[in-house]
Amino acid sequence: MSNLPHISNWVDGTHAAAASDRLVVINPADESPIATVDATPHATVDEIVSKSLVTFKEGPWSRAEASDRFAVLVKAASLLRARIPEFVELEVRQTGRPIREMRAQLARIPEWLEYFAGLARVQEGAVTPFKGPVVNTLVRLPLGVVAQITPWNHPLLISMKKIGAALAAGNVVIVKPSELAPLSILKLGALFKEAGLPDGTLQIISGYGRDTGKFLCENSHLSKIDITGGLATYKAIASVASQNMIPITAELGGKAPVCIFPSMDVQQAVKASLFASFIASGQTCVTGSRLLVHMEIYDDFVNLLQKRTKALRIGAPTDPKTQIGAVINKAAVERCTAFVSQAVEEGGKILCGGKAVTVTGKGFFFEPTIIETSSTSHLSCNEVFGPVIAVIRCKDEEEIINIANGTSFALGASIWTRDFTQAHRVSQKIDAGIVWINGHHLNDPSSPWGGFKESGIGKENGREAYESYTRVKSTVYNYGIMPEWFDDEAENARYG
Ligand code: TXE
Repeated sequence: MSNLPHISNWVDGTHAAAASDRLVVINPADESPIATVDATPHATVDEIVSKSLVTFKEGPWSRAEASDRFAVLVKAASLLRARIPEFVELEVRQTGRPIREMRAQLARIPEWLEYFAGLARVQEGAVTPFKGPVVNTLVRLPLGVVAQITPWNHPLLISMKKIGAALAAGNVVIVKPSELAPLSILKLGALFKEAGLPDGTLQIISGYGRDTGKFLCENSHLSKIDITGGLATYKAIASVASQNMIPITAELGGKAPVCIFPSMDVQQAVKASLFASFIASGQTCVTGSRLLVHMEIYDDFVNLLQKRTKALRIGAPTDPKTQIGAVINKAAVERCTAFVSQAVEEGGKILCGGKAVTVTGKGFFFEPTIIETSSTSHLSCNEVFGPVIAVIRCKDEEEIINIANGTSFALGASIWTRDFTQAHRVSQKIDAGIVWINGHHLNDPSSPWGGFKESGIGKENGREAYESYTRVKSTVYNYGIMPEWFDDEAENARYG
């Protein structure tokens, strides 16, 4: 253990002295330890928040010109673009996701910095209508010190969505990455420093959620908490944050339906489903985890789906030919196994997959699994966060819509049809934050991302995300003569 590299917190523009408590980051593909990171204790967390508060109050970032923030973020984007291979390697090792997925994902991440830099640069205030000789100018100001609690499934992508928006708006940011995959995030500090970000503006602290994350979110000096994670985590954070009047953006779980209509070519429908369901071994919030297939094409669809799913190549994530990598840890394997068992107990039929496998004799892998089941089964209604997918035979459009809307989640949904009118009609009836028509997983920095119901509150991406990192201030100017209010003869003494 002592021979492992240690990556300590990034605080005030440098890697801080290592904490005495550390945690080990494991490669899920072979269970080998990769590095240790700090398990940041309570006192250190509070100290970092206090320092960050001073940095926010004194600047320079919070007071920097928009053009300066733009320049730093665009430079950071170009530095990141030049170092993608290095970051891909880290992401693959700490998440167990296939290198082909991480190459594709990371190649786009600099766009998030460029987009939010652009928003900061073109941000304009407003002048609102007012009665009388009065002008109200609205300006957007940064919030203060914001905490970002990020997950392990897309470590860099999700962190960068949040960091980009918050920095562009002029905030001081404290990121607490997942204890399961913090390494790439801890490396970002030096990159932003090189781009010209003032010291102390981006603080990156590692540790367990139940300790470091909790300590951070309990601090009453924060101005916002932005979390991507589980519902239980959100509830734990929200109960304390509400006492401190700290707003939260939350990106939580999902049970995305993939709605397949008969006008869809079966080959295309199966291709779509494989993509929707098995990217990241099903460990994304928008995994197409319920395939709702119209009965007219159901049998053909299922036959081909079985064949193609069985042919997916599970393997070492570092092998460019690997299509399905590891799941994040042993608990994920156990959760997948439990979902399969319960689905079978409830009468579900395993069409393919269904069990844990290993590639080198070690590591956490689970076969891509398809289970034919009812729309009300445990599998159909609860998030697995793994490659265990429900397929449901549906009798008509109405039933597909009802099932699609029938869970406590409402994050993503896709509709597959060649009938344009049907696509429009169904999309209007589906209750989800993101509806894709003949697509799935499509993401862009400008496209708001976030769910309804138990899937979350607020948005990542787009103007919504940027604005959620700002507060609006009205400055009301009277350019007339103030009337005498205490004059009995005066009429309309007040015009505002
Ligand atoms: O998330 P956790 P886990 C969902 C998905 C998954 C479930 C659990 O449903 O099955 O969450 O996954 C930090 N105070 N998603 O266990 O525990 C933690 O350290 C403050 C959806 O991995 O919620 C990590 O940084 N922070 C998803 C982050 O919260 C706390 C991505 C997420 O961890 C904390 C991941 C606390 N009390 C999971 N407890 C998506 N939307 O993509 C934990 N954390």
